[in-house]
Amino acid sequence: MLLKKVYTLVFVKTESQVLLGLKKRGFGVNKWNGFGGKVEPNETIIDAASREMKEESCIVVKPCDLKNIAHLEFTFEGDPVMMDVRVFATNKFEGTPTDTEEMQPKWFKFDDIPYKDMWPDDRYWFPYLLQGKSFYARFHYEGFDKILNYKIEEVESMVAFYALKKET
Ligand code: 6OG
Repeated sequence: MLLKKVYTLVFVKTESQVLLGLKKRGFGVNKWNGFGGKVEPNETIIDAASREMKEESCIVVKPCDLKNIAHLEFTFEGDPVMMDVRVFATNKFEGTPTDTEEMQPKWFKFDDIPYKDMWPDDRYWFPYLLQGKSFYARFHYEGFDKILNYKIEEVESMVAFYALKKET
């Protein structure tokens, strides 16, 4: 039986660019990623997404402007904990991306995503994110560099995805 921990991951996008942050410490250090982290016991997932975005980049996004666009599941060989990552996107934000203790934010053009300095799974699902598609994906890792197997599929909407997930 797998234990599950819920995380958020937020991508602020314009027509042609996406804001990524270089992680300065902890899990995923030295990798570019969206902004996010663990959901605290007394907050909703979407509030956690907005909070982490502000803490890590000084960008303010209202929870109501965040669209849930993906569900990612990560497992690691020999580790009973599944990372359940809820992915959000928005083009509505306030503030200027600012360096924080956790992240160094930077805008990247859609055709200049730094895949070699990102989690290996990202190159599989970023095309969906950049095209504004909703999707589900799961990746099973050996260590932090090798993907042993994965599944990825576009879904009509996350609402439909979660409705079906409950039934099964
Ligand atoms: P903190 O430990 O900083 O939250 N995350 C991943 N993101 C990608 N793209 N690939 C992965 O492959 C990931 N595993 C975790 C979820 C960790 C943050 O990193 C994301 C969270 O936003 C394994 O609190």
